[in-house]
Amino acid sequence: MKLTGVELRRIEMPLVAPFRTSFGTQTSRDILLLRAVTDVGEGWGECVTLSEPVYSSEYLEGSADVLRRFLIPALQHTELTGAHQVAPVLSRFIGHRMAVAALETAVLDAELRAQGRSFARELGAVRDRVPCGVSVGIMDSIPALLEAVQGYVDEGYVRIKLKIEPGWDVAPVRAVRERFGDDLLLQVDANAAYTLSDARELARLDEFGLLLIEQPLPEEDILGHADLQHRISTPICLDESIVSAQSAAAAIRLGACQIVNIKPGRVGGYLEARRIHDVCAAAGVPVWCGGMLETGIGRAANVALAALPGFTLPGDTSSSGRYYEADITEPFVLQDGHLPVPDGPGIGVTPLPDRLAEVTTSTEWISF
Ligand code: OSB
Ligand code: MG
Repeated sequence: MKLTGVELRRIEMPLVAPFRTSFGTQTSRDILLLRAVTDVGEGWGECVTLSEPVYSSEYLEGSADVLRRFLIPALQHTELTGAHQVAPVLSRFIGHRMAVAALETAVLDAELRAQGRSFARELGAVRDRVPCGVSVGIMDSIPALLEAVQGYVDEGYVRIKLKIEPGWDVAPVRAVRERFGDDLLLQVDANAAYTLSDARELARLDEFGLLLIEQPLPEEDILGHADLQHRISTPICLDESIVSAQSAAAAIRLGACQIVNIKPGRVGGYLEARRIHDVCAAAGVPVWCGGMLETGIGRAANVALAALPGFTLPGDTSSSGRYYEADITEPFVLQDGHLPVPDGPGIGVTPLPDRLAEVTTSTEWISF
């Protein structure tokens, strides 16, 4: 297969409500979509970088730049036998995994569509629907939080994740436990907002029976997480720190985590995500699929990944409506707390032309 060119398309999608984390508040999502055009057909990829480098070092304009300047041109003279060659060809470029992931996904989508094969089948899915959790942002007050959680519980979400930060941790967790009881699957995500000196404060969360605490310490602080795990009983789950199968293997060996959040964008694509799944499965470490407020394009592929056998915890694979009033594909709608795994060719969904046109802010065609 041969790549003819790639369209970089920027879209602007307002969020249904502000989403606040320890690194900032988002009210709208500026997203880069890739459409890879090949001799066998076209495919789509969603780049998950945020506008600012506040979750990881990557940011949207940086991803667009590295794609047009280096990553896309590097594929120009390569005869690809398949999308599995994309990452090896791009391996001389350091980092920029979210940009690499978007490009690999678009090429993989084109390849699989041409073969009539789904992402789910290609990746090794064993389920036709996946249980869904939801990520709940930091709120202005406990009553506002309880109202938001009530809404998600009523919608059928099977697991609630609360975003936390210093000053918004024990109180919201206690309030949610008191209102919804001990049976609610509940976890928290700190997005690296603490340091090891907060260990005593974080140990106060132990009494609430949380499934896990996600990324309490900074991305590079693997040993800090290992030390922290000796001081708290809540299982530590890493998100930001896991950037590859290699880093997952190291974190597990060092005792820095008992659970791993796999985000395909963060690790350079769905093929590396599957390798992390395999590493974790071999070590007996449960994994779940994280999210980056994806549109239907990214969400479709995430749901396929979440159907692999090692994904034994509900992921942040929420419905389209969790973030967007109107998605750019047919919306993903929760059914009894689950989302159906797309089984059509490739990612199994395609942008709705009118809807896509409505949200597009710019397009750029990069051909050779
Ligand atoms: O840490 O998991 C995270 C969103 C943006 C950046 C980082 C994170 C998140 C979420 C939302 O928690 C996950 C989702 O519902 O897509
Ligand atoms: Mg996280």
